Amino acid sequence: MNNEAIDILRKQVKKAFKKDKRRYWHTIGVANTSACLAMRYGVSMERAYTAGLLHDCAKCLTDTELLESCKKFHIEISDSERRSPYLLHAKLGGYLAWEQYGIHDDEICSAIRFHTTGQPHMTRLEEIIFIADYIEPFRNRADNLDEIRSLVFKDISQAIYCVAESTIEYLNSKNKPIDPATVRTYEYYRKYSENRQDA
Ligand code: DGI
Ligand code: FE
Ligand code: FE
Repeated sequence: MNNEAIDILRKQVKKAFKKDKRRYWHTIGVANTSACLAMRYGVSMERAYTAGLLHDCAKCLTDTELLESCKKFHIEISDSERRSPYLLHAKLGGYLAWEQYGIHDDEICSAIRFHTTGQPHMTRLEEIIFIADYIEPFRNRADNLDEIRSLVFKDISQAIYCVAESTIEYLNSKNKPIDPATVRTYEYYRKYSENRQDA
């Protein structure tokens, strides 16, 4: 890896999260976990680590700031995002990674953009960031974490199906609106996993 470039990014992210140490450690956890999964799945470690470091780079903004920034940068806001503006930290994060952090890499920025909802047929790098965000070592809320942490090293698609299913169950239990992309991710990875089991 280009350790110097990574260290510069790490320091920038640390500064952005200076008021939120936990978010910084979550970010380091996602970057490290992404690098491990990149080793397992033959993806560039440097790109995975970079995407992990920046995935929540827009997370320090409030809902109002997220909405205002998206408007300012002409980023489209869907009905679902208007109802749950925190979802925009992913979309805006992908934009800022390119524009503010100078990461001119479409796949890294797309992995950041889709890290919260996922999308059908993700690239390996996108899949890695989506799942690393859920399983990184400092995460401890979900009760199926041990199962998914082990499963992801055997079958990443199946692990994504489990995460998408748990997220939908969690959102339903809290009566929170579910973004259409989250549903599409769940449907795609469910079918993908089932089809492979039949084969
Ligand atoms: O930013 P993080 O907290 O590290 O993680 P994240 O970007 O995956 O965001 C997690 C939160 O997003 C979690 O509370 C579940 C929520 N979320 C995921 N998919 C959807 C969603 N919230 C809504 N309203 N709709 C979704 O489809
Ligand atoms: Fe996030
Ligand atoms: Fe995160």
